[in-house]
Amino acid sequence: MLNAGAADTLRAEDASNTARAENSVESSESAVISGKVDVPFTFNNDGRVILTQGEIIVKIVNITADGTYVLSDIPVGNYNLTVSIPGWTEYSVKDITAGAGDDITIYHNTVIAGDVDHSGTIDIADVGEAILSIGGTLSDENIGADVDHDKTLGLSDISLVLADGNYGESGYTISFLNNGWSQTY
Ligand SMILES: [Ca+2]
Ligand SMILES: [Ca+2]
Repeated sequence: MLNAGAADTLRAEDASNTARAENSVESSESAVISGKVDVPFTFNNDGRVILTQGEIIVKIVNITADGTYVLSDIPVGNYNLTVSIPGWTEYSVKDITAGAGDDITIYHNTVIAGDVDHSGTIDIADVGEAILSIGGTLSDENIGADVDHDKTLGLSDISLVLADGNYGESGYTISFLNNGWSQTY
């Protein structure tokens, strides 16, 4: 099963985050939002985190090789955050309130393997698209079919779409609360 949710992986690093101290003027007026996506492959510019305010995209960052992401110098305000990885369901966090100097950690980042067509659910359409992509050359159009991110399109990708815990699942959306989390389905 590749239903991945990174739990508390950055908590230990909070106290040792000294980077903002070197930039105290800006940090007093802006916020930092960070997290870690726990998946069984190494990111190589193939996953993004998108920060939006209403319909406006405020910032897009690549997920680094080990799954961490950092959005720095975020102006004070209310935001939505989306973790977007080809072939996986998106994970969204709504209503993040970023205050001056805040250092916000997104703890869960729950993404599920197999959403080949980027529809938000893993179903028969994803199986069909993965089958049609077998043996093809990887491109912007079929990147979602490389579910295991090994840069080839084959049976291993279809196996992940069909795996228990993946097939039939949908993406997660979480409402951000100051004192914890509430899941909405
Ligand atoms: Ca789908
Ligand atoms: Ca593959």
